[in-house]
Amino acid sequence: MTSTDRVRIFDTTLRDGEQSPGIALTPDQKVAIAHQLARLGVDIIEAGFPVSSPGDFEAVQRISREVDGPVVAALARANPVDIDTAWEAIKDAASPRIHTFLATSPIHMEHKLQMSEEEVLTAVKSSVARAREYTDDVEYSPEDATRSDIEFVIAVCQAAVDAGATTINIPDTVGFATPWDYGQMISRIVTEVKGDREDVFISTHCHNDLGLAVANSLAGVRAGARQVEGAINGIGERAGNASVEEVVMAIRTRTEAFGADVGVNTSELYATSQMVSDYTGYPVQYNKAVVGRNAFAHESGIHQHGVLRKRETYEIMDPTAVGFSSNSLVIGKHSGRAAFKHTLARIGVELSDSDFDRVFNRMKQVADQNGALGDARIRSIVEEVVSDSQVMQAINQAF
Ligand SMILES: [Mn+2]
Repeated sequence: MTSTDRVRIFDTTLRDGEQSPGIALTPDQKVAIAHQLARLGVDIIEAGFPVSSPGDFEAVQRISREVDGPVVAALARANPVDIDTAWEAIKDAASPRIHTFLATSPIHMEHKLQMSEEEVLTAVKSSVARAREYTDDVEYSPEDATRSDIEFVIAVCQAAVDAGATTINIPDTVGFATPWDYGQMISRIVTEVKGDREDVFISTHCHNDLGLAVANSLAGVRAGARQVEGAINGIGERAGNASVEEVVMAIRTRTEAFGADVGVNTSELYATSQMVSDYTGYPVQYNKAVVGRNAFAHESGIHQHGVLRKRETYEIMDPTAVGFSSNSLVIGKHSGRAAFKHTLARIGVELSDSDFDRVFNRMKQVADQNGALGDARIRSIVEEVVSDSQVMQAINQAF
């Protein structure tokens, strides 16, 4: 795999993710998550937005000093104070990146920024140049790019590259894009701004308002983007960001479809998801792809039977590859005899054929009322049924 076939994972759990309503991580928690992200092997950690609060500054500074491995990025608006403050926070990192942004859409320029196109161009050039005086790793994002005039986005991104930007990130800030138009936009940026410059990376940053964040990001990769921004568990503003674990496993599972791979230790995905969920208080939905507790669970008898014969009959990923234990059979009303026998053997219960039939029938009755059954409940069913049968045997023998 050459460097151009490798998609960089830029994790913004600690910046965009933390902007989710109701999440406020302490600096200690952010440092712990950053260490875990380093174990996961993401390429870039966006550690925060240092000018936004003293706590954010402290967390970014500590991550820069204490966490080895990934590039550490800090966010800055396109003004000197933000850029100087971002640099102060990340200057001790082994690989520091300043990420500056300024909106390019008419609605943001007119109503939020009150700036003309000329003023935006000038501010981007001077901000990128100022950031480049501190570090040779500078990222620029035209905020709300997907609702901007594409010709203007290309002009601003070209100005940013000419001023020294090494990554151009195209945010679908409001989650408005579809895979088709986002892929087309990335394709034009790759062709017209990056050209054949090996030192410039084009990046995706997609939001999930229409449930398309991961699909849009992957369309961007197909069109030549070689950095994807996302957050663990898909947290972030409103409906969230592209979910890192989904992007990573989509590219890893379908490498041939993308002509590219990721450099992530996927076996750390589940642990990372659990840590982020614990610290943020945001639960992971049961049926969440890759890291939800049912992502590799099988309750129906036909599926269980297939998986027991050959796992690949109903699983496209190996659960252990993302850090799940390999046992994924759920015993419930839909379960079949093969899975139930397998589960009994796993918990150390051996039964005669007639006892097995009785226990199996009782399990179905209990599961009909109670849903999925854990190991302890299964043991108690065995005890209830088998002790009955021993009483019956004793009675039969007595007569
Ligand atoms: Mn965002």
